[in-house]
Parts: sequence; C-alpha cells; structure tokens
Amino acid sequence: MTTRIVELRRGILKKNDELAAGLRARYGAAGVLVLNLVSSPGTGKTQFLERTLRELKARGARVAALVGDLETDNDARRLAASGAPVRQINTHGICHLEAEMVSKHLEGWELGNLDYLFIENVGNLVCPSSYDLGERVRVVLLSVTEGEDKPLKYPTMFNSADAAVITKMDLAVPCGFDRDLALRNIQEIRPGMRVFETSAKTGAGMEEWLDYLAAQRGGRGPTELVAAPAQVSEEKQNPSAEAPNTKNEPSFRPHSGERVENHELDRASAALKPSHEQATPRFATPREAKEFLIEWIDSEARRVGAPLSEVERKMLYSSKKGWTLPDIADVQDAFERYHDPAEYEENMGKLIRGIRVSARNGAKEEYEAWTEAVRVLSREDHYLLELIAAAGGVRQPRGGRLGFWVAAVVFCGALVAIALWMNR
Ligand SMILES: Nc1nc2c(ncn2[C@@H]2O[C@H](COP(=O)(O)OP(=O)(O)OP(=O)(O)O)[C@@H](O)[C@H]2O)c(=O)[nH]1
Ligand SMILES: [Mg+2]
Repeated sequence: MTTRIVELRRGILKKNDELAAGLRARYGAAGVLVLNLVSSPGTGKTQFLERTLRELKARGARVAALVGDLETDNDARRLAASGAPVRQINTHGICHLEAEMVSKHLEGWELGNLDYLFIENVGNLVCPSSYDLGERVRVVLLSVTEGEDKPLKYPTMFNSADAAVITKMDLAVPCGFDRDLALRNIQEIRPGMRVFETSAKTGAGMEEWLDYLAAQRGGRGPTELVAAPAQVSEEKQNPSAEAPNTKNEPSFRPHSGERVENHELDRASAALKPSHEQATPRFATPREAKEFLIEWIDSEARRVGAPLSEVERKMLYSSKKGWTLPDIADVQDAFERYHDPAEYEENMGKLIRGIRVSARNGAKEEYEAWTEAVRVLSREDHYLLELIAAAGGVRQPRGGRLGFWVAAVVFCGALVAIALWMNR
C-alpha cells in the first residue's frame, strides 16, 4: 500500500515536472521573468507582492500575478488594488500550486506583453517546495514574527529557493528578532543565497529588491523597459477588467476574447522566427542563451527518464569569466566530491546529441534557436560550450551523405547490368 502511494506520488511529480518544463520554455520564449513566492501562512507574501507590483508599475514595468489559496479570493482582491492584472487560483484543499493549475489560469494572457509574472503560492512551508511551476526565481519569505529557526526546520524550502526575503522588519525590535541568527541559519542551509530585509509597511529594503528583479531580467532596469502596450492601459482605464477573476475569465486580454488563442499562437511562433527575419535577436545576452540551452538539456534529461540532480544541472553554469551562478564554487565543490567527471561529460554528450537529433527532426525554428544560442554564448568562455563541442558537430557527417550516394550509384549500376544481361 505504502509503495503504491509513493509510486503514485512519483508519477504526479513527474507529470508536474514535465508540465513545468513546458511552462519554463514558454516563459523563456515570451521573455517574461516568472517568480514563485513561497512561505508559511501570514508571512506577508500578499502585502509584499502588492507593494512590489505597485512600485514596478510606477517604474513602467508590465506586471501580472497569480495567487493561490485553498479558498477565498481575498488575496486577489488585495493584489488587484495595485492595478495589475491578477487571477486567483483556489486549490480547494491542496496545500500547494501545481504547474497544471498555473497553466490553466494563464489561458488568454499574452505572456509576451509582460515583463514580470509573480505567483504567490499557497501559504505552506512544506508542500510547495516539491512542485516546480516553471519559475526562474523561487523566493522564500520569512517574517520576523516566525522565529529565526525556520530555515533549519524547513531546509527543503530554503534550499530550493534562489532568494530569501525577511518581511515585517518594522516589527523586528518589538519581536526581539535576532537578525544575525536568522541570516546565519539561512546561509547554513543555502550558502550564498541573496537575502533582502524588508518591510512592506514602511517600504524598507524595497529599492534593493527592485534592483535585484531588474538584474534578474538580464540587467534591463525597469526604467529601460518598453512602455506598457495599449491593451494594458485600456484595462487600466476600465476598473472592472482589473477586478480579481474568480470565474476564470481572462482579465488581461491581448485582443477581443475570441481572438486570444490565435493571437497567442502568433506570438509564440514570432518568438521562434529565424534570426535573419527577427527584428530583435532571440537572446539579448550570453546569459539568456545559456539559460535557454541549460533548460533544454534539463528537460531532455527528464524526457529520457534520467532527471539531472541539482548539482549536475548547476554545473552546466560553470564559467571562468562569463556569467555564472553566485554559489558556483559550492556546486563545483560538491561535484568534485560526489561525481565522476568523465561519466558526467559522457551523459551530457548523450543528452546534447539527443537534443540535436530532435531539433533537426523538429521545427526548423527549434534547430535555429539552439544554434543561435550556441553562437551567442560563444562570445564568452563557458564550460557548456566545451560540452557541446565534445558532443560533436551539428551537421550531418559528410561520410553519411557520401555513403548514401555510393550506395545509390552501386544500386543503379546493378539494375542496368541485370537489364543488359536479360536482353542478351
Ligand atoms: N507590521 C507589518 N505587518 C505586515 C507586513 N506585511 C504584512 N503584514 C501583516 O501580516 C498579516 C499577513 O499578511 P499577508 O500579506 O496576508 O500574508 P500572506 O503570507 O500573504 O498570508 P497567506 O496568503 O494567508 O499565506 C497581515 O495582517 C498584514 O497586514 C509588514 O511589512 N509589516
Ligand atoms: Mg497571501
């Protein structure tokens, strides 16, 4: 019985991971930075997010949010006060959001019209850590009222996050919050993790947080972002369109309702147009190209039923001078201790060759996206490039084509010889 439950759970997680990989690729193609906010109930996710949405909008950024709760649309109503498009996801008893729920609630939204999409997860410090939502950045929040030991008690949640936010700093003194201890505990679980000390009430720490968000979007600060498109401003003028959507109707539509799906398809294919037809390149920076390639390798590993461990995936980010992860030294340390480099490189070679085959046999745009990413990344030195080079050339080997022509000539010659012999 227990084995069956474990197997069932594995199956659910596998399905979720596959859907999340698809979402991640979709977010990447649309150029939207997606963040997943996790914490225990009442940490201040909604208040912090509302302030974030408001301040990003004031800087000209295009933002939207999904918010998960077991019941009620209270949080969506609060977030909608920021003026951003918001949708509530009610999980009715499930203690976390899943990729499928997110995917369903994104229907009708034109992701290409967004700079940031925030997902406020259900308040819980255990379940959400196992469910990938395709986000690029997972943010764990911890309030000064919860106790400094939470990172030690819930290590998986803190270990799977990319950044931490300490909330309600305005209450730190009356609560006797031990800041140094909290920071030490976070670093013990996730060395090198970026931590923001904030108060959504006073605005403390928000500047630093907003700068971090801009940096995560590849260094493009909110003030440099393109102005919000017409349809977003139209919604702004129409308060009813901004109200939280409990009936699952799109509150943020690119065009009229019936055209939503087609328009989304148009956008998706435009993002994958060959570079010579594209007004803007697919990858603005080597970092974007690198993330695209790593995501593809990661999803290929899942596809073949051998998902990469966190260390294996993170090793792909190694670089001497180019952009890499802040905790890469720890990753390399763990890799050296527990992995066989030759075996790892052989496995990566197999995955890369598998990707090339499916990209070559799939849509032309996919193949071009892969080669363009490699070309953009080649501007810098990256371990990933060495792995790609070691996996062999991208063209069909000359020998293969030559073999085909030799076989064809021999076959035709044999046919002619048989015909001549029979006519004798
Ligand atoms: N003093 C102070 N109170 C805050 C701050 N942020 C949130 N709160 C209060 O903390 C309580 C919980 O905040 P929420 O934003 O609802 O917390 P949450 O994490 O979204 O809660 P769930 O969605 O239920 O998990 C509310 O009463 C907020 O007013 C803050 O920075 N300072
Ligand atoms: Mg909330």
